[in-house]
Amino acid sequence: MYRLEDFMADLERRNPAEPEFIQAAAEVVESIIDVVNDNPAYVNAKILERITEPDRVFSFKVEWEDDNGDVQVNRGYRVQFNNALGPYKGGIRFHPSVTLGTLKFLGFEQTFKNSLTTLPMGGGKGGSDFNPRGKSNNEILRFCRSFMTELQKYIGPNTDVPAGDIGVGAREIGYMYGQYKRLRDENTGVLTGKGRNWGGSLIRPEATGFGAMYFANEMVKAHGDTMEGKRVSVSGFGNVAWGAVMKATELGAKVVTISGPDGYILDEDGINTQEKWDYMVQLRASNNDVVAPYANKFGAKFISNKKPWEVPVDMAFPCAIQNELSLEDAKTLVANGVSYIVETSNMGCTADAVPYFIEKKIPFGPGKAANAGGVAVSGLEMSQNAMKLSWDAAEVDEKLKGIMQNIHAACVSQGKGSDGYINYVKGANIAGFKKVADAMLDLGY
Ligand code: 2IT
Repeated sequence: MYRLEDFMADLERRNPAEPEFIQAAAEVVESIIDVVNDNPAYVNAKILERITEPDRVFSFKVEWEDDNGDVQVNRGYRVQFNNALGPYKGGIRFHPSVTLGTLKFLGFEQTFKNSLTTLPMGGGKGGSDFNPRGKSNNEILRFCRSFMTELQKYIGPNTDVPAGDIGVGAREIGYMYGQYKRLRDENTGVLTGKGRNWGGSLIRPEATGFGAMYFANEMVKAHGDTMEGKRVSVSGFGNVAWGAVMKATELGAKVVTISGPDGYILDEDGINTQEKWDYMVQLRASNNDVVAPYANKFGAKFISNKKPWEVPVDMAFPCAIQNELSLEDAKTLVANGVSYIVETSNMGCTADAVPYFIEKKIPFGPGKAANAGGVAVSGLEMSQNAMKLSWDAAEVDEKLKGIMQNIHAACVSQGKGSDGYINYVKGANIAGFKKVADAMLDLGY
């Protein structure tokens, strides 16, 4: 029998100074501990100790030369968390906040998320504390080359398949894939999120945002509701936010905010035209990491140094980074009458914000369920690469939609309480966990 407090105290002792990893683990362990204790096979197999310990962690030095000819040093990582269900799979993040603990939290989450997709993928994550902000194209190229020179030792199409995450888009995947091919002379699906002309899947760029909206659409339907006419706030302005605002618009909702590290945009007309969506892509490509210029261009408001959660909306979609929505923000959203929260970033809400939404009976879609569309289409990219053919956009999109509907159904089946409230956190954690745990039992130790 496991006791939650004892298990978490031990996990903290063994993983000092990794608060994000402990936060992610605590949420999962709390959801699944009864399921584990009710199943002697799980307890006897020490499943909790095994599932919270990464299979392997690589840390490496990344040396590169900046445009002044000065040598720069960053740290790169790959965390291979769990491969019970398939090759390690998960993105690469370039962001100054990246530490080993960050990537352990992301690799841990990824394991359960990938399980929820029903595709054969294990969980992994990688990245670097490299900050792309203000870097030239050539600096990005030199960094990516140097990063891949080391990373290529640990990955492979049947071993570990990285993709993008914050700070890593098609350009960076291209530079890394180019270096992989230079070193290995292989045309394989070793990375996903590739460009469409060199092995990528259609819909992969849109997939995380589209998937979150398909999931949200299932959530509203489960509550006898519709996306039509909903007022929506989105944070971030990167790839995920871009896909989310486009699909939200298509589903009849009106997105009124996006945000950056500099503040947020309030666009009461709605972020609902091709020109506005294209401008988001342009802003991101500039590498300046600011959204303020959107306000001038489209006659919207810019509120500096604030988050969009103070804006009254029906649905809120954190799409930027972990812990971007605090308990205080949660209270503001609820006081302003929010009806649904769809966590689209990984662990976008703080540890105290999530139980607040649940206590208030606000339907809350956790990241590992709601944002699984990105990695799901990565899985479909792997399938297409393995078959050496490519599907058209409609086929990929249809599969993505089906996967998100199934994830929603899995959350409902494991998370619906006797009072009818769907605890999506519990549902996603139990459904994701069971598949991984059962596979681990089948595979022995
Ligand atoms: O957090 C995520 O699921 C991703 N960054 C996507 C990972 C992937 O392998 O496509």
